Amino acid sequence: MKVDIVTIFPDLVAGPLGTSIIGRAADAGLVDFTVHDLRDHGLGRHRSVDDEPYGGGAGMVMRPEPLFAAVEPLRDAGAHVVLMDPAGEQLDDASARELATYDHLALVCGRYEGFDERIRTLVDREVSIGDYVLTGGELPALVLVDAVVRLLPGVIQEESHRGDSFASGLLEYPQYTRPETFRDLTVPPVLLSGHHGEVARWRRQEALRRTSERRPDLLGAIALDDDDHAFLRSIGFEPE
Ligand code: JFT
Repeated sequence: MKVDIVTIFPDLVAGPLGTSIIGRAADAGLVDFTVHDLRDHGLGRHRSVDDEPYGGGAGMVMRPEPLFAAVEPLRDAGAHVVLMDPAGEQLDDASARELATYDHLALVCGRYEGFDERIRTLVDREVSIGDYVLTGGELPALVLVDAVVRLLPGVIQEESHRGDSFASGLLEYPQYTRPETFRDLTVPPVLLSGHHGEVARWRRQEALRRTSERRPDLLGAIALDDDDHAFLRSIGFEPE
């Protein structure tokens, strides 16, 4: 997958892309990032990318000319163009999986009070990462990259996807590693028992318990079998 990112803060974006699993995916040639400095298309001696809003009001707005100059060539090269915007559709497991099907993404990051409305004619979709206020689109673009690139074949062991909480529709079961006793906190004996069937049943039930406590909204969206219902009744989540 090719990923172009357009920003006035290329260093802010490039650092994290070279790190950890995403950096390793790039080193392995599974994804190819190019970070574009929007100021290369800025206007005038100050390479300006923003201006005052028509009609008045506080703050500045991203001008269209630099963004068109930066993004049109990426569009013409076949990129699926994504505008990071607080008013976009919220990124979730389904949209991350859909975005992972494109060969070429272009992520457009802005700052200030947002984009001149005409910039929206350049893009295929507008995406937000959630309902909280950030100062610009760079961190959202990095979140999107992290969520999408880990889904590309070969980036992480396909095994790991099985446990993805939003793929199963349940939150993850509790996990433990060594030591068996830490302070006076012990590991549930079933995990030390070597009974793979019992371990799988315990994990399923603990995932159901945790989901019923923390995200009961998720339980309505997945298929539950008779054992699941019996367990949920036993913990008082479902009526007798
Ligand atoms: C914030 C953003 C996302 C996403 C793009 C641009 C300017 C600052 C701002 C904040 C609130 C209202 C402008 C951006 C985001 C998110 C994305 C911009 N700002 N107006 N904030 N929070 N979840 N995606 Cl351009």
